[in-house]
Amino acid sequence: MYFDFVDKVNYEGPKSKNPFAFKFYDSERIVMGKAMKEHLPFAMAWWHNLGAAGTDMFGRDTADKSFGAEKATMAHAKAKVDAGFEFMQKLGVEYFCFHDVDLVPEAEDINETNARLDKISDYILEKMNATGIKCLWGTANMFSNPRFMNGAGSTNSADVYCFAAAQIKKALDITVKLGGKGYVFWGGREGYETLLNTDVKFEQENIARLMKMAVTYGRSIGFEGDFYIEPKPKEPMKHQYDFDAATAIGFLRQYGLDKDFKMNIEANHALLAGHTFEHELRISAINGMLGSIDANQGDPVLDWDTDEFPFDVYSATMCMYEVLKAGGLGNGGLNFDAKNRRPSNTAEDMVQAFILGMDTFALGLLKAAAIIEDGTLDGFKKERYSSFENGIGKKIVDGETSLEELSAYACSLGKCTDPGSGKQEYIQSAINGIMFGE
Ligand code: XUL
Ligand code: CO
Repeated sequence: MYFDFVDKVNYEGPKSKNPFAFKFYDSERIVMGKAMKEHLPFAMAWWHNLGAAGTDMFGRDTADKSFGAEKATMAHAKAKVDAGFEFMQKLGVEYFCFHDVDLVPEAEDINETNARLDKISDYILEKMNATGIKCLWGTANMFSNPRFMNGAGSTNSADVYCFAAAQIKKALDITVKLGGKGYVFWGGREGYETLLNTDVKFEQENIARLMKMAVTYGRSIGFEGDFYIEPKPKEPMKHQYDFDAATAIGFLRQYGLDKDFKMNIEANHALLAGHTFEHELRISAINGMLGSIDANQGDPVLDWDTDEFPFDVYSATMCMYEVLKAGGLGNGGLNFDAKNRRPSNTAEDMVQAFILGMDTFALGLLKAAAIIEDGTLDGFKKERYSSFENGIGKKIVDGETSLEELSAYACSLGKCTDPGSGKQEYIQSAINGIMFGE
């Protein structure tokens, strides 16, 4: 027992002062016909929660994540499983996400790493069967090992490319073994530092070839879930190919991967791309590619990938509005790709970070549902485009007109009418009423 200071984190309501209780996340509460926990399939990120201990560019670990075992051993890998499952059970988190090397220490020889993965995944499977906790998605870490310094799918070296393929194959094996519903490609090193030494076209084609082989292999071993690209514009590379959702969707279409792939949208990555979180979600959704979500928060003051636990209820509301409008997340979930701040270095802080994140998204869900039920926003949007519902507007939408006809129409009017106010402040004020009114 690593978290013996808390038994089960329960819902106690907004007035509760219990630091180990939910104030808003009430898992069985029905919202728009579905239980909260169905709307919000929360997942624990193995790497942050069980791995990140506070090391940054300027200082060492501040938190103890040894879980009573010597680090970089299989005993430690097992202790992480024990701690992780205890943590998820106590919080009622039903899913986890992992990279291959989050589960076991990477060996010099890939054959040994694979043997370790076989062993730990047996143990994880036992725990899953005992608790009902499930795997949301798996992935291969193709950015930490120095061999990937020039990229994985985008590397200049055919040998390195094969090592990337080997890691993907094994990560897919483990994902399927654990019943994972998704498989993520985050291209941390898939990009470039300078165009002066880079064949962009060749690198992108090679990434697509690797993804195609992953789809073929995954389907051949019974993977029925979704493949995801997780867009991010930069960091660690100066320019990453999967810059944002629109770029990644274009790439997938260009290489015929769009039937098997969707987006895994991370809030902090959206910010780095100069977008809002909801922009990235909307672009994915309208292209039928809203897959899963890395539910964290960035910091516009720092402009790094700070991976904070979500606290911004407005942002969570706009996120859940997009999710509800899209009809839910399908195979996806809300993965807390987030870590405690470096000075929040206790086991208590770990639990409270998840309480914060889960409560923030519960509030986001409740407020998004209220915005939809209120109807002001959707009603105004419909009204705003109503000139396309009949007359010349309808002809445009139905594709039954021509540039000549439209020109003749405009000339017959002579002067254009006012297109109407966008009413932004009115809508924002209405949303404030929903956020804070009773
Ligand atoms: C990095 C990041 C990754 C992906 C999975 O910024 O978000 O942890 O989520 O590789
Ligand atoms: Co992420």
